Amino acid sequence: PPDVVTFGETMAALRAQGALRLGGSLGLSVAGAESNVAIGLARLGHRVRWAGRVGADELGALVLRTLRAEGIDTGHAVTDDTGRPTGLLLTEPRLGTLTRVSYYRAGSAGSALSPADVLPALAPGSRVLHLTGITPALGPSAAEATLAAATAARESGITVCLDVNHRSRLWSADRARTALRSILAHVDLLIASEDELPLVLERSDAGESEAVDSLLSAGVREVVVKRGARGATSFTADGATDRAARRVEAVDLVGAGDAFVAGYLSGLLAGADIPARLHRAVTTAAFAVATRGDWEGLPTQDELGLFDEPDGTTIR
Ligand code: KDG
Repeated sequence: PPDVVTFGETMAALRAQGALRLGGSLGLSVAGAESNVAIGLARLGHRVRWAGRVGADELGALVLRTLRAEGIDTGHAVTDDTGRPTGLLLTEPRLGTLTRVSYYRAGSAGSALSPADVLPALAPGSRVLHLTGITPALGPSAAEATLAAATAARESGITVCLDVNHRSRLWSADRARTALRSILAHVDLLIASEDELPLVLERSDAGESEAVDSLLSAGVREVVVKRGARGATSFTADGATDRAARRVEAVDLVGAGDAFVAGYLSGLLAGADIPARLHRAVTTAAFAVATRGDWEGLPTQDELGLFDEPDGTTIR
């Protein structure tokens, strides 16, 4: 069985070199928060299965081919046969590391994901189910799929990880709160950036420690708060563990959160303690920040140590 099962919408990604309205050339790749995590984990040597729906089109073939090339099991991915296309996103770097994203995903194959698409992908013996708050934002059947998978995984003793990943272009904070709070009852490991924590609480004005306490007493075993360049903190019933970020020259921040999750889950799967999991998470996130693309620069197992080499090293 795979160590980790994940699912969500993976789209074709067109990356501009400057402002989109000026035209020019675009680079074609793929993007999706869950598949970014899957790629990060596969590169670190873990067995990963990705499920999702793609269109019966060339971009759907690109998505599946890319994930297979990264060693991900796509055997449960579904190709939509009703004419829905693969979703698309466009990115344009506007100012330093500030990037603007445009979605062309309404009515996409990926947003039509259903419980029947994902439940068969949950294999007995898998250790982690990784979900993000993007999937329930895609539509009612995708929201049902997320809740059904979280429920089934928790019942079979699979650790359920949820990264809040709020996308305000897809839904309002109130809709997100309602959907995420119903999933939360089945979540073991919750990952959120500082500004996302209020989205999973009944009261959105709670401070961080009050927020974490209420999550831990609601049955979440661990809450990991991402603080960008200021690092991250893991909270459990035993207390808090802080970790600083690694210092890198930031080139492209998109995908850093997914890289962090891949590193964290990799540490968890390897049986590492919380400080070592956080160390791996900030290391994989630093690779994502220091390289272009959502997932292209993620490290393999033997590249993890590169950050400890002196600046300017040439490996020959
Ligand atoms: O986390 C990076 C993702 O935002 C990107 O890959 C695209 O999944 C995506 C989304 O929905 O924004």
